[in-house]
Amino acid sequence: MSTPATPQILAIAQRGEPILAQQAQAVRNPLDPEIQTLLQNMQATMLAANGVGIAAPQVFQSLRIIIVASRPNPRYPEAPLMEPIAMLNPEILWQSNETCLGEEGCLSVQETRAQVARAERLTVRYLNEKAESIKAEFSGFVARIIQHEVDHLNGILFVERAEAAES
Ligand code: K2U
Ligand code: ZN
Repeated sequence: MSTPATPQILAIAQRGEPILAQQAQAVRNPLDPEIQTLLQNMQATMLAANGVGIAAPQVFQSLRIIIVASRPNPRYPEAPLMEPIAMLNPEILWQSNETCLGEEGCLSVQETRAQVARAERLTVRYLNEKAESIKAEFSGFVARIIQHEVDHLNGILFVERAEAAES
C-alpha cells in the first residue's frame, strides 16, 4: 500500500522567469495522482511562504490550477478565515463593474506592494480536487485573491495592473 507522500516545499518562480509570463495549459486529467500531489505541494509551499493564494506557474508547473486560502492578515484584518480551495481550470464567468482598490503582494515579486483595482464580486466555475464542477460567487478579499491567481494563469503579474503610486 503506498503511503501518502509528505508534502514538499517547492521553489517559487520569481519575476523574470519565462513561465510566469506564459498562458498555462488546462488540466486534462484532474484525478491523476500527479495532480493530487501537486495540489498538496502547492498548499504546503503557499503556507510556508505565508501566502493567501498560489498558482501552479509559481511552482514551475504551467497548469491552470490555483489555491485560494484567505485568512485575516495585517493588511486585511477583516479577511475571512477559510478552508483552502483548490480550483482546477477556473473560469471567471462574471465580474461586477464595481471595483475596489486594495493592497496586493506576490510570492513571485519580493518586497513589492501596490494598490490594485479589482472587481468587488465575481462568479467562477472550476473543478475541485475531486473533479466535481463547481460554480460559486465570491466578493471582497477572496474575490481579489481569485483575480490575482487567475492572472498568474494568464501570465499577468499584479505589478502590471498596479495603480500609479499616489503622488
Ligand atoms: O499569488 C501570490 O503570489 C500569492 C499572494 C496572493 C495575494 C493576492 C492578492 C492580494 C493579497 C495576496 C500572496 O498571498 S502575497 C502575501 C500577502 C498576503 C496577504 C495580503 C497581502 C499580501
Ligand atoms: Zn502572485
